[in-house]
Amino acid sequence: MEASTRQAAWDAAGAGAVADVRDGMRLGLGTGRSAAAAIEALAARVRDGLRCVGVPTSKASATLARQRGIPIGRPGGRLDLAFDGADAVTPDGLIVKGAGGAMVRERIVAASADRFLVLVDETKLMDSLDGWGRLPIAVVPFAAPTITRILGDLRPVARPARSDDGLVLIDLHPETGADWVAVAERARAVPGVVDHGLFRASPADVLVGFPDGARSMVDLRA
Ligand code: A5P
Repeated sequence: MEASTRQAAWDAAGAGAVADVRDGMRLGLGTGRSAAAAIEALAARVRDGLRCVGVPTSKASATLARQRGIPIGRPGGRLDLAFDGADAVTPDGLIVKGAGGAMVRERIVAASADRFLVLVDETKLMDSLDGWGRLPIAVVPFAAPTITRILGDLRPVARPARSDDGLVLIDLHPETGADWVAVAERARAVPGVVDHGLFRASPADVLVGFPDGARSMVDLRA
């Protein structure tokens, strides 16, 4: 898919994500290109007079939201809605996130929200997570060498850049056909692993952007 077509798809998903936002809502602002499109769409509504507060999941999203005039709130309270991107989504709602390294904050924010919307273009829809092939984990720097040894069979590859919280980001590469839930649980059980990038969402909350608009994964199946 061409870059301009993908951007149009992200823009459509972003517009769909904020279409029902009402005055006074507290919103979780995700990280990445799809989330940035939603932040831009939200900013347009703020310019039109919408009052809301955004809780960003990364420094990058905080900077974008601030630049666009969206009031920034602190984490802690309940959120009415959170929106975020994803790297891969399967028909049963398994999701891999974290290519941008923000999955620790992303899960905290998603868990605080009454509704968590996942924004993707159709390239992210996959029959199996094998089609994506990597599961990121965020680990305490002191533990990184030990974790790399313990999870060695999952072919761990550390990224050069750390997360916004100073955590080391390591991509695991489960073998084809692996049980990704089991892999994620095993990884999280290792001391020093803060979180992984495997999430779940109801297919009704997965918003797929197309250049001509956004549809939920459920509508796509109908
Ligand atoms: C950030 O850590 C990620 O979880 C992103 O939400 C995910 O990688 C999707 O990003 P894009 O929308 O840029 O593809």
